[in-house]
Amino acid sequence: MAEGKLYLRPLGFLYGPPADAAIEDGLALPLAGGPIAFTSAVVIEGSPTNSHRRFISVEALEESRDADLGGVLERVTAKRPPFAGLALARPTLMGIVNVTPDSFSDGGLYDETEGAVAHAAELAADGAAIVDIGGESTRPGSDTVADDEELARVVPVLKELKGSPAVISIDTRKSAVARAAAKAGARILNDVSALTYDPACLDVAAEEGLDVVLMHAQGEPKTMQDNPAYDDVVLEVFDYLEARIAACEQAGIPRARIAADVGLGFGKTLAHNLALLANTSLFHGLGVPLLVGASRKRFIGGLGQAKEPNSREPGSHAAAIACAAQGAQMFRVHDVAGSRQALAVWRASVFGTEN
Ligand code: 9MG
Repeated sequence: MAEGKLYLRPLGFLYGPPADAAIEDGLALPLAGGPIAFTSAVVIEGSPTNSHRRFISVEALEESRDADLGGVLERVTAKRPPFAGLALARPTLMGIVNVTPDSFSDGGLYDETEGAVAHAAELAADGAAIVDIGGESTRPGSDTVADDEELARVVPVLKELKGSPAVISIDTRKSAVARAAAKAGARILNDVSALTYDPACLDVAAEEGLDVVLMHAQGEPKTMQDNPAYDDVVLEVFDYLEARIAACEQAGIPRARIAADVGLGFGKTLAHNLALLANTSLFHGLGVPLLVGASRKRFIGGLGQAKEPNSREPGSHAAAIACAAQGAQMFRVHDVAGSRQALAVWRASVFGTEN
């Protein structure tokens, strides 16, 4: 049997009144303090290169709670504080606004300030609680954009969005852009490099009081899909995100201002993406809200035989629902109206109520 670190993958989910009753009877525990309960789990012990798994009921888990397991359980079950002022009681949507000439999803339609601002307003009206403004494409194969160019793309859009009903997020890896965005009203820093590409982002986020989304990526956008490899993608991504949360806390960004994202498609094969999706619940062990970015990604195109990115919406909704069913709180999406509908119908169907 492998010895080492403990990870917990909650399973056996319940929704609505059965969840409350099972928690009351000691047969289930709340997932991330939210409205979903879990009745069993896989306990994983070891490391990405040598791990042992055992299946356990919540009843047995509670009885065998030792100090290490207790710490993981506490993080998995604790209620999350609001993120960027958002309660996250229901699936929360982050709408994507690419202010780039080569955006894969909108064909460059919204590369002008006016178009981007109109698109952001439309996404907010459709139900996006957050709009994510990005001036550098990080899709596979893309090149880095100079700071000046990125600033010129996003700052005018951010200025126009002051007073928007949606929380504004800046999608950048650069401290100069993050700083300018914060001054122009952004509240969230969404960094696909988890504040490693430009380590000064740690200080900027701390000083400007930005909430941060830490995303895992293996490699750089230009080459990340060449030959991604892991011993155990789920445990490695977990360990990485845990270390980045610790780095943020050390830099003065409190855990309450941090969300995590496994980074689907960022240095990952189809098998890696599917392992991460299936193990979404394990990432509640990070003790922070989870954001999922599956929308229109290539793996959906492959699975769903949908070559054109904008024909990947049904698959994108399915992936979001699979993660919402495991308690993920936020979803970065292109089609806000469609995602909202899909998640609302899923939620009403499993909870048995509209509210
Ligand atoms: C900017 N960006 C592109 N894909 C993303 C994803 O999956 N997650 C996050 N947080 N950002 C993304």
